[in-house]
Amino acid sequence: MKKHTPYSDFIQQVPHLGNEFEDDFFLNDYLRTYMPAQTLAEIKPDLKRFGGRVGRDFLVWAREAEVNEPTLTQFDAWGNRVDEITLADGWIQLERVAAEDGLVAIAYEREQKEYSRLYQFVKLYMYTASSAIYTCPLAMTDGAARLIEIFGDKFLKGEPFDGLTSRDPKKFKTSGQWMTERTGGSDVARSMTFAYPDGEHYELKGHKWFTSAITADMAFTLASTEQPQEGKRASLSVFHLPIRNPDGKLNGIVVEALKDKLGTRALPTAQLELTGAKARLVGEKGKGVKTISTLFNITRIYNTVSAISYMRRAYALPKAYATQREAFGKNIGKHVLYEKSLKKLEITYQSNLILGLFLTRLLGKEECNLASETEQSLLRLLTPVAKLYTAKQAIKSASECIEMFGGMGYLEDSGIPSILRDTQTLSIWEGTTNVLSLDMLRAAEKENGLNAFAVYSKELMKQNYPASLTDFHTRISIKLNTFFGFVSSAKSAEDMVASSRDVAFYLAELTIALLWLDFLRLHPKKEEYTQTLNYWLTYKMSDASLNEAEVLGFVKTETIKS
Ligand code: MFK
Repeated sequence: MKKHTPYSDFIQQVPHLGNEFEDDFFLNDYLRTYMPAQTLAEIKPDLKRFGGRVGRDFLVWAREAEVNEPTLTQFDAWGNRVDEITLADGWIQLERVAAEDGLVAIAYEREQKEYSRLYQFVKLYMYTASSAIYTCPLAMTDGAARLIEIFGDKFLKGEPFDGLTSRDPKKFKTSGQWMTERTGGSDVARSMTFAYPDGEHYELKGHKWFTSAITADMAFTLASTEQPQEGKRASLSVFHLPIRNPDGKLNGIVVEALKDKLGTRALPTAQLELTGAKARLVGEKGKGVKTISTLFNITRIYNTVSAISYMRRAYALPKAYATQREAFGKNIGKHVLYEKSLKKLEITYQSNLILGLFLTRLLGKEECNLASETEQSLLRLLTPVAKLYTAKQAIKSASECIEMFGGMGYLEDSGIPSILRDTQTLSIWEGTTNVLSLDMLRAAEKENGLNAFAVYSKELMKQNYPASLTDFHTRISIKLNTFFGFVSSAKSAEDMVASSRDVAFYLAELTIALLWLDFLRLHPKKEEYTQTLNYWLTYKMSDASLNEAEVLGFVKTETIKS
């Protein structure tokens, strides 16, 4: 009789990440192309060390934080209101390394000058998918530091700024950004928080429906100094408030509840009542939305880079699995369809990374006063575009990643489902896809964004390209004509609004194509990436989104009207 192999003893090897810096060949090629060799040589040991930790201790802490969700204790045994939030140790460790590794500080030390943002965001790109999204408090902290740099008074530029940008875990402070209310998520002007003068400062009364990171040290929030008037939009201002008073008690804040969310479960998102929180005005009174946009434009770049971090993870995990799992007589990575799925995930993360890192280069230049007017307008235009585009791509990649693990990917204790849950928030918080499409229009029209894109793309297309890239150059020229032809064909402001989302997707993909062309022009081993650009132009840039705009754009507006 035939002897059976004891399959019942089989245990699947767990797929492990390697060094997320060394293993990311494209990231290395990118940095060699766009960062001065001396700067790269200086930061490389740090990136290598950090990349080695991402798949080890960070991941263990993230998992621990994910399964031990924050809890809120509202009263002590004697009936005193305490509103204490208990956090997992993993979450606290992730904050500690964020401080020690300068995940915010690097941007403000500016030791790498205009490349400081690129350096910082490369670390954040490796960190996010292993951080249970501790990146959220970091994003708001960074945005707050930038807000202080631009609008802060002497007080804010002192201890608060030093705390937000410190590398010392004992001194490091985080900030929240409170905008969302019951009345307004996207439309923040419907705010019902009021600021009452109190000596030199204000007392805030109102309600905040979603406040990420109530465990922060401070927050920047919107409130109105005027009572609502029929038919008039509230004129909002930005206020800074410490979360706690010097005696450790909450500063006129009652924590009503912690939110029960689909994902980002380690993050303590709270619902608050402000019962007279002491706060100081930041920037010009009545210019609150404009002022706080400095903060949320930074968090939108964090959102972009975080989305790409998850895309990379959604590729790196099944890639590790490819050599460990066997089916139908060979490793699954040797099956052509698995290999093709991996290739698509690879192209997705690399193409999105080329867009995300471009933004960080522009931001770095802007903050060192080296960006031209065109570059500043381009940064403004591409910030909402990249945010909305990358968020959607991350969700798709996360879903594909789960499937590539089969049933294992669907098991909570594999740690894989949280990738899908967490990416789902990226297209919601910091502005939904529709709201950001409108922001793209605002930037395109009001802040010279479209013109800047025209100037920039022209400049790029004028460079010298080797014969091997001529075909790509021609195809991208045609896409540029299609794009500018489409946007100039809009007959009314309503047409622009109706097609803005489709235009935003096309613009993201067109920018990526341009950036690939630039990368190939500069990179010595072009042949390694030509297949990628070919795929991008043939498959991703099929003009489908603009066709959709033509077919559906106006029908949708009619549907709403009826
Ligand atoms: C891991 C990644 C990081 C994640 C961190 C997550 C933390 C979550 C914490 C949250 O707070 S989530 C909630 C986030 N909420 C939003 O992002 C709000 C989304 N809604 C919008 O963005 C709306 O477009 C907006 C509230 C800005 C609309 O408000 P208004 O008052 O109707 O805007 P309006 O009147 O068009 O613009 C007012 C001014 O702001 C104008 O300038 P001027 O006063 O000079 O004319 C605009 O040009 C300017 N402005 C608006 N958006 C801007 C901007 N300026 C620069 N950049 C922008 N993005």
